[in-house]
Amino acid sequence: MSNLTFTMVKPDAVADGNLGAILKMIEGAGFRIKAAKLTRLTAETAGRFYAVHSERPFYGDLCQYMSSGPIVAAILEKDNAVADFRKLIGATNPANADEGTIRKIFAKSIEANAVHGSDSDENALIEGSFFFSQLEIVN
Ligand code: FUP
Repeated sequence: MSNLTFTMVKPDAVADGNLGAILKMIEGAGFRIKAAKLTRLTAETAGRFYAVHSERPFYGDLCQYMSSGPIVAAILEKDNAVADFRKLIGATNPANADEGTIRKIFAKSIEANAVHGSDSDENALIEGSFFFSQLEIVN
């Protein structure tokens, strides 16, 4: 999956009407959308997605926030997708994100940080499979 990554446009960004602008930045950076879905997580489903963080102090709040409104989940394709996408979105905390990154422009806080991006090829596969079957990924 080295040329694929997984993203979510998070509830704050969708609610604020920033979905189109964010997708435009993603496409403008050379990513092709291979699968996409507008959906809404329950707190329980968000908890499963973020299970790796279940011992962290912010886990409960994160699950509440991620289920607070619709999100868009998508699989993206580009050479060096995982690293290039992390660069495009910027640091987890928007206060530390570089100028011009998606989180610098759209994120409100470390929690409501506008977008998710997988941090490894392995997690891109796991996270993409959480939302999409092989059949839903367009060739
Ligand atoms: P990232 O890989 O940049 O999405 O960041 P992490 O995997 O470290 O964190 C996952 C999510 O937990 C972040 F998107 C936001 C949230 N988070 C908090 O709410 N508080 C924190 O202190 C750290 C992360």
